[in-house]
Amino acid sequence: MRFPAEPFRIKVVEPLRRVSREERERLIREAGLNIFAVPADSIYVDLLTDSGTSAMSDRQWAAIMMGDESYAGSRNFYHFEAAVRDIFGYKHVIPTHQGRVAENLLFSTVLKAGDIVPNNIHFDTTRANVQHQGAEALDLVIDEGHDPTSLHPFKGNLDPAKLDALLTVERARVPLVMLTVTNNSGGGQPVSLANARAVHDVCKHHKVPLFFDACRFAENAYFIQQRESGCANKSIREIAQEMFALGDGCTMSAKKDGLVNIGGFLALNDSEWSQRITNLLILIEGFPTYGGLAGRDLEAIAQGLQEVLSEDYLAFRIGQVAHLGERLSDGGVPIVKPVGGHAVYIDAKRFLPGIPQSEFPGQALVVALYLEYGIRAVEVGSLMFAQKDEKTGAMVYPKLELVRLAVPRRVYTTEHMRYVADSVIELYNNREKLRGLRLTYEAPVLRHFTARLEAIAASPAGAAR
Ligand code: P70
Repeated sequence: MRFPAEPFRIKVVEPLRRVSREERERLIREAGLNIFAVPADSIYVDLLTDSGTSAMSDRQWAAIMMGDESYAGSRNFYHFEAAVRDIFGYKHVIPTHQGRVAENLLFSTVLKAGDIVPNNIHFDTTRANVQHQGAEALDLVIDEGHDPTSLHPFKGNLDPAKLDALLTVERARVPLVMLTVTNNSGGGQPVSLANARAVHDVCKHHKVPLFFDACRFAENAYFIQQRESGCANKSIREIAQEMFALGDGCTMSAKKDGLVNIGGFLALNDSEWSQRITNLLILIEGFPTYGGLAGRDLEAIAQGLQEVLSEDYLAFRIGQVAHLGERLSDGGVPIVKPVGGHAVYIDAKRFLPGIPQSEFPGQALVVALYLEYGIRAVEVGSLMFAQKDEKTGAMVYPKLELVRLAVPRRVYTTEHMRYVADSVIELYNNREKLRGLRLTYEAPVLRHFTARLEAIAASPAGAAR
């Protein structure tokens, strides 16, 4: 597969440390087999997340030097506000220090216990913030979105018929509908403009506001440009503007498509909601012209939002991730297809069919990738999402058991991707050596961040499990 080479050259380098297998074995044991607890400088290629891990450009670093750290009315805020309004088009722009605060401000203002929030698939922080209000986070992605082998070009689409059926019965319990672009939990899959329009129409019919979770909006727009009929001649900016015009607001983690290391925002049209949210913002985050950020951070976001719209950048970005996926697939590794925008997702159910979801096959794979190759991936499966059914007490496991190789933006070269692909393929060829895991500690919410686990001993003489 051909894809454009890096559309940048390297001006500053950050050395990577290679640690011995013995040291990695000690570190992962001390971490309770939780990759979040391994010190980052003992990792060779860190694909834990694409969030906050981007390399900033020379222009963004220059923007940092232009910080105006006035408590109120910093000029950086006005630049930031103009950049956000230009792309997203919403009236009120509220800066936050990251995406989950935007979610928390929105949900704690508009949700009450017993409400329902439909989404294509909620990501972990969104789900947790909805549930924190006593509301239900409902996933209404199209059926193909749950099938790792379906080649549907817009597997992130929300099923408008399912949404309409829900709203026909439960309108009173649904204060807003969310649409996550791209759909992270479903494999970084895009949502089409046609689908956003269909969801908008259903929302309009039932008079429910539509909010986007816009973290990876530019990657989503690039897929639309490449795949959706009638969109090939539109610019990324135009596609984004067209999509967001269908909504009433958005939450955003600028740590993704803002190309910065920290930052986020909430943008919306409703003045009454905005006023209540701003009052809460002042209580917990900061004054409305900085949120939880420094002036310089706002300037870096304003610049990042311009750079992320570049088609050269996006062709390389999406191409590099696709290239990693293609190498893995050629090596026989089962992955979610088509490859998403920010990450390649390994299908752990097919990688380790002998380990049941109750024994965390995805996490077993994550641990082995670090131990053998110094690569950090993240589990997006039963450790992250399995939950006890309140009524029956039984564990409910997610349909997808994935391991995500998230590629930071502008950070690793394609040679790093080759190393990762070769390593995962080698591990796949040795997969029968992997064992299931059990939990020894779990927190009540978002347990994957702090859980501790241990390996389940091999069954005697390889007895069938
Ligand atoms: C990720 C990170 C964050 C996120 C997101 C969507 C669709 C909101 C947020 C919250 C989280 C993560 C997961 C595993 C390891 C490290 C980090 N996603 N909506 O990597 O944004 O983090 O700024 O509060 O994907 O996918 P924020």
